[in-house]
Amino acid sequence: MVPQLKAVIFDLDGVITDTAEYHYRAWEALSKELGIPFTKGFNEELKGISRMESLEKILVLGGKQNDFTTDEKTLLADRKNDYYRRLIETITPQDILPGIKEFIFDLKQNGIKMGLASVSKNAFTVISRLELAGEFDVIVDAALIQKGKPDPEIFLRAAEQLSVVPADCIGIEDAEAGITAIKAAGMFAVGIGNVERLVQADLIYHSTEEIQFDEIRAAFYSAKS
Ligand code: B16
Ligand code: MG
Repeated sequence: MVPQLKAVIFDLDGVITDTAEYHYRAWEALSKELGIPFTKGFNEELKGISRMESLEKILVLGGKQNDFTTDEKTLLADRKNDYYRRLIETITPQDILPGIKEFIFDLKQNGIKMGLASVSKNAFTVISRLELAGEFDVIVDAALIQKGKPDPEIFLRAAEQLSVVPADCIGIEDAEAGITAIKAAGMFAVGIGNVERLVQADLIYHSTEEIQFDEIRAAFYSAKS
């Protein structure tokens, strides 16, 4: 069967809105309290990675991986989440990244289904604050996902819930781990951000502002032919 574009599956943080910045600020605050030097560069490695895995990486960065019990780590992760939740309280529809509303409009006009594949347990809160919840045919519940990105599970789950085969889907991501997950799921990958970091993507835009539905559709079909 020749693939046909039927669905677009979005990452949330860094694609629909800039919550990637809020995750960064929340981890930065916690790292400071723990005396761990945390940089924007290191934060790139946490994009698309679950809360607990992110904490483990930060502790390794600070050489503190053996300093806390499992219960203490849970408290640290909860503290980061409190900081993050305080930051997302102020989100409004104005925080939808440029070009995304127009892209959603084009998808609807062309009868393309929409899915959300965010590993964030706060995804539904964010998408509701952006007033976009009604736009999605499927929002995968991150709590039901066993393996985070770069595992393809969340993208495969979205396709399954949309009743679409992976080859007929496009995934959009800003994180290296996310692009790896999309490719492992057998989907066409659109990357948002730095070309060097997102080399595996089939098509890359520097920012969401540049996204063009017609261009993405043409690239999808030419890759499949
Ligand atoms: P939470 P995505 C990911 O969301 C973020 O990129 C990552 O930085 C974060 O640690 C992860 O969600 C978990 O988020 O702590 O809110 O459950 O990129 O998959 O939309
Ligand atoms: Mg992201």
